[in-house]
Amino acid sequence: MERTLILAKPDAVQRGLVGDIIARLERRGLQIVALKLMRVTPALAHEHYKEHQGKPFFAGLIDYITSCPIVAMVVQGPRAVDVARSTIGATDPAAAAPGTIRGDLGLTVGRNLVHGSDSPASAAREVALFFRPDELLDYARSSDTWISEN
Ligand code: IDP
Ligand code: MG
Repeated sequence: MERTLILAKPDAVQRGLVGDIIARLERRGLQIVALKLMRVTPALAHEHYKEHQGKPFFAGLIDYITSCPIVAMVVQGPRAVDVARSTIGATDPAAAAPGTIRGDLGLTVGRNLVHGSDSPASAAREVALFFRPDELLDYARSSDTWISEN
Protein backbone atom coordinates (compact mmCIF):
# COMPACT_ATOMS: atom_id res chain seq x y z
CA MET A 1 0.00 0.00 0.00
CA GLU A 2 1.33 3.42 -0.98
CA ARG A 3 0.20 7.02 -0.82
CA THR A 4 0.97 9.73 -3.36
CA LEU A 5 0.35 13.45 -3.77
CA ILE A 6 -1.82 14.53 -6.67
CA LEU A 7 -2.35 18.17 -7.66
CA ALA A 8 -5.04 19.30 -10.08
CA LYS A 9 -3.07 22.31 -11.30
CA PRO A 10 -4.49 25.79 -12.01
CA ASP A 11 -5.38 24.99 -15.63
CA ALA A 12 -7.39 21.97 -14.48
CA VAL A 13 -9.30 24.12 -11.98
CA GLN A 14 -9.87 26.96 -14.46
CA ARG A 15 -11.03 24.58 -17.18
CA GLY A 16 -13.43 22.79 -14.85
CA LEU A 17 -11.65 19.45 -15.21
CA VAL A 18 -11.15 18.63 -11.53
CA GLY A 19 -14.08 16.23 -11.42
CA ASP A 20 -12.90 14.39 -14.51
CA ILE A 21 -9.39 14.05 -13.07
CA ILE A 22 -10.61 12.77 -9.71
CA ALA A 23 -13.04 10.40 -11.42
CA ARG A 24 -10.24 8.83 -13.47
CA LEU A 25 -8.09 8.23 -10.38
CA GLU A 26 -11.05 6.86 -8.41
CA ARG A 27 -12.15 4.59 -11.24
CA ARG A 28 -8.62 3.23 -11.43
CA GLY A 29 -9.16 2.10 -7.85
CA LEU A 30 -7.19 4.72 -5.94
CA GLN A 31 -8.78 5.89 -2.69
CA ILE A 32 -8.86 9.58 -1.70
CA VAL A 33 -7.55 10.09 1.84
CA ALA A 34 -7.17 13.90 1.73
CA LEU A 35 -8.55 16.63 -0.54
CA LYS A 36 -8.59 20.43 -0.57
CA LEU A 37 -8.90 23.52 -2.75
CA MET A 38 -5.99 25.83 -1.92
CA ARG A 39 -3.63 28.47 -3.20
CA VAL A 40 0.03 27.59 -3.62
CA THR A 41 2.23 30.34 -2.18
CA PRO A 42 5.51 31.17 -3.93
CA ALA A 43 7.36 29.66 -0.95
CA LEU A 44 5.45 26.39 -1.21
CA ALA A 45 5.90 26.36 -4.99
CA HIS A 46 9.67 26.78 -4.65
CA GLU A 47 9.90 24.01 -2.05
CA HIS A 48 7.67 21.62 -3.98
CA TYR A 49 9.56 22.12 -7.26
CA LYS A 50 13.05 22.65 -5.83
CA GLU A 51 14.52 19.82 -7.95
CA HIS A 52 13.80 22.01 -11.00
CA GLN A 53 15.50 25.16 -9.68
CA GLY A 54 17.88 26.54 -12.32
CA LYS A 55 16.05 24.99 -15.28
CA PRO A 56 14.85 27.34 -18.03
CA PHE A 57 11.18 26.65 -17.30
CA PHE A 58 11.46 27.12 -13.51
CA ALA A 59 10.21 30.74 -13.29
CA GLY A 60 7.31 29.97 -15.58
CA LEU A 61 6.49 26.86 -13.58
CA ILE A 62 6.31 28.88 -10.34
CA ASP A 63 4.09 31.50 -12.04
CA TYR A 64 1.84 28.72 -13.37
CA ILE A 65 1.37 26.79 -10.14
CA THR A 66 0.71 29.97 -8.10
CA SER A 67 -1.59 31.60 -10.68
CA CYS A 68 -4.93 30.24 -9.48
CA PRO A 69 -6.14 27.83 -6.78
CA ILE A 70 -5.32 24.17 -7.15
CA VAL A 71 -6.95 21.03 -5.80
CA ALA A 72 -4.49 18.99 -3.75
CA MET A 73 -5.19 15.41 -2.79
CA VAL A 74 -3.58 12.31 -1.37
CA VAL A 75 -4.63 8.99 -2.83
CA GLN A 76 -3.65 5.52 -1.73
CA GLY A 77 -3.61 2.03 -3.12
CA PRO A 78 -1.25 -0.73 -4.21
CA ARG A 79 1.72 0.89 -6.02
CA ALA A 80 -0.17 4.20 -5.92
CA VAL A 81 2.82 6.27 -7.10
CA ASP A 82 3.30 4.39 -10.38
CA VAL A 83 -0.41 3.72 -10.85
CA ALA A 84 -1.22 7.44 -10.55
CA ARG A 85 1.60 8.44 -12.89
CA SER A 86 0.50 5.96 -15.53
CA THR A 87 -3.05 7.31 -15.34
CA ILE A 88 -1.68 10.89 -15.55
CA GLY A 89 0.50 10.14 -18.59
CA ALA A 90 3.77 11.55 -19.93
CA THR A 91 4.94 15.00 -18.80
CA ASP A 92 4.38 16.49 -22.27
CA PRO A 93 0.69 16.07 -23.11
CA ALA A 94 1.50 16.12 -26.82
CA ALA A 95 3.44 12.90 -26.27
CA ALA A 96 1.13 11.39 -23.65
CA ALA A 97 -0.86 8.32 -24.64
CA PRO A 98 -4.55 8.71 -25.38
CA GLY A 99 -6.48 7.35 -22.41
CA THR A 100 -4.27 9.17 -19.93
CA ILE A 101 -5.32 12.43 -18.29
CA ARG A 102 -2.68 14.48 -20.10
CA GLY A 103 -3.15 12.56 -23.34
CA ASP A 104 -6.89 13.15 -23.37
CA LEU A 105 -7.16 16.62 -21.85
CA GLY A 106 -3.86 18.43 -22.45
CA LEU A 107 -1.74 19.79 -25.26
CA THR A 108 1.36 21.57 -23.92
CA VAL A 109 3.96 20.78 -21.26
CA GLY A 110 3.56 24.20 -19.67
CA ARG A 111 -0.14 23.48 -18.96
CA ASN A 112 -0.18 19.78 -18.22
CA LEU A 113 -3.03 19.73 -15.73
CA VAL A 114 -1.81 17.37 -13.03
CA HIS A 115 1.08 16.61 -10.71
CA GLY A 116 1.82 13.16 -9.33
CA SER A 117 4.76 12.34 -7.07
CA ASP A 118 7.51 10.42 -8.87
CA SER A 119 8.62 8.00 -6.11
CA PRO A 120 7.54 6.88 -2.65
CA ALA A 121 10.24 9.13 -1.15
CA SER A 122 9.01 12.14 -3.15
CA ALA A 123 5.45 11.30 -2.16
CA ALA A 124 6.30 11.31 1.54
CA ARG A 125 8.08 14.67 1.19
CA GLU A 126 5.34 16.24 -0.92
CA VAL A 127 2.37 14.96 1.11
CA ALA A 128 3.96 16.56 4.18
CA LEU A 129 4.32 19.88 2.31
CA PHE A 130 0.63 20.07 1.43
CA PHE A 131 -1.14 18.31 4.32
CA ARG A 132 -0.91 18.04 8.08
CA PRO A 133 -0.96 14.43 9.35
CA ASP A 134 -4.45 14.92 10.85
CA GLU A 135 -5.82 15.87 7.40
CA LEU A 136 -5.19 12.34 6.10
CA LEU A 137 -8.29 10.29 6.87
CA ASP A 138 -8.11 6.53 6.66
CA TYR A 139 -11.34 4.58 6.30
CA ALA A 140 -12.49 1.18 5.17
CA ARG A 141 -13.48 0.76 1.54
CA SER A 142 -16.77 -0.89 0.71
CA SER A 143 -15.54 -2.31 -2.60
CA ASP A 144 -13.18 -5.25 -2.97
CA THR A 145 -10.93 -3.37 -5.42
CA TRP A 146 -7.72 -4.39 -3.71
CA ILE A 147 -8.70 -7.79 -2.36
CA SER A 148 -7.88 -9.64 -5.57
CA GLU A 149 -4.30 -8.32 -5.50
CA ASN A 150 -1.86 -11.19 -5.09
P1 IDP B 1 6.21 15.56 -14.07
O1 IDP B 1 5.19 16.58 -13.63
O2 IDP B 1 5.67 14.67 -15.16
O3 IDP B 1 6.82 14.79 -12.93
P2 IDP B 1 8.70 17.05 -14.22
O4 IDP B 1 9.81 16.75 -15.15
O5 IDP B 1 8.91 16.73 -12.77
O6 IDP B 1 7.39 16.37 -14.79
O7 IDP B 1 8.40 18.59 -14.36
C1 IDP B 1 7.58 19.24 -13.40
C2 IDP B 1 6.63 20.16 -14.12
O8 IDP B 1 7.38 21.22 -14.74
C3 IDP B 1 5.87 19.53 -15.28
O9 IDP B 1 4.73 18.82 -14.86
C4 IDP B 1 5.50 20.74 -16.08
O10 IDP B 1 4.42 21.46 -15.49
C5 IDP B 1 6.75 21.59 -15.94
N1 IDP B 1 7.70 21.38 -17.03
C6 IDP B 1 8.54 20.34 -17.19
N2 IDP B 1 9.27 20.49 -18.31
C7 IDP B 1 8.88 21.66 -18.88
C8 IDP B 1 9.26 22.36 -20.05
O11 IDP B 1 10.12 21.94 -20.82
N3 IDP B 1 8.60 23.55 -20.29
C9 IDP B 1 7.65 24.05 -19.45
N4 IDP B 1 7.26 23.40 -18.34
C10 IDP B 1 7.87 22.23 -18.04
MG1 MG C 1 8.02 15.49 -11.39
